[in-house]
Amino acid sequence: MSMIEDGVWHQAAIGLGGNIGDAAAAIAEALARLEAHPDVTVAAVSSLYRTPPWGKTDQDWFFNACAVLRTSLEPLALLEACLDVEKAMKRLRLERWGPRTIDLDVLTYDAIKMETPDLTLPHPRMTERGFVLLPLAEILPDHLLAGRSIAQWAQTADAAGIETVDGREDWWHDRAAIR
Ligand code: A4P
Ligand code: MG
Repeated sequence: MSMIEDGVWHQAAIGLGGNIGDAAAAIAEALARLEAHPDVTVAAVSSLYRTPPWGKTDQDWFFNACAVLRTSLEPLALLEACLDVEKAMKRLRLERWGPRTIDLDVLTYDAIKMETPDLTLPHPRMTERGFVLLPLAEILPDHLLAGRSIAQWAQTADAAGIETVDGREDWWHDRAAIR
């Protein structure tokens, strides 16, 4: 049985990142596309960050940001909406910027824990990643992950090299290539 009631708005956090082409504009465009979805509202957006590559380190630095959404979509439908944004942007930008301009990860959805082949919540690697925790702590500091608040996780995260490049609350409005 679904835990999610019809017509109720839920709170989800997403992480956005990119390191090909104008990744800041790509993040802004992805947010504008989500905002245009009838079942999604962008409630808060973190500052825009510049971050050293995590994991596979022989690649360009990333731009990263996080957003808090309100949505009536269930978790899998929200993931699909995010993947649709990725696909639409990869298609549009394929020739100009290459295939990986933008990645969207669903980080949290209410306090739901789930593990399916398509979707794991909370995002399994988020507590290891400064490029997720620093921006998310700005907009969702009190949310609990494994008994610690996001603010606490962010305090012990590896912040080496991570810098804020645009701290305006609405930075994404004038960086998006589409409206
Ligand atoms: N999937 C399962 N759970 C989730 C979730 N919570 N959110 C599945 C999103 N997707 C989830 O994702 C592959 C599949 O994971 C999805 O189709 C979905 O069904 P993907 O984004 O296409 O794969 P990927 O990005 O190539 O791999 P992965 O492991 O998701 O990479 P990450 O974790 O996204 O990391 N360094 C910096 N500084 N900044 C970055 O943004 N990003 C990455 C990519 C590496 N290093 C980085 C950054
Ligand atoms: Mg990903």
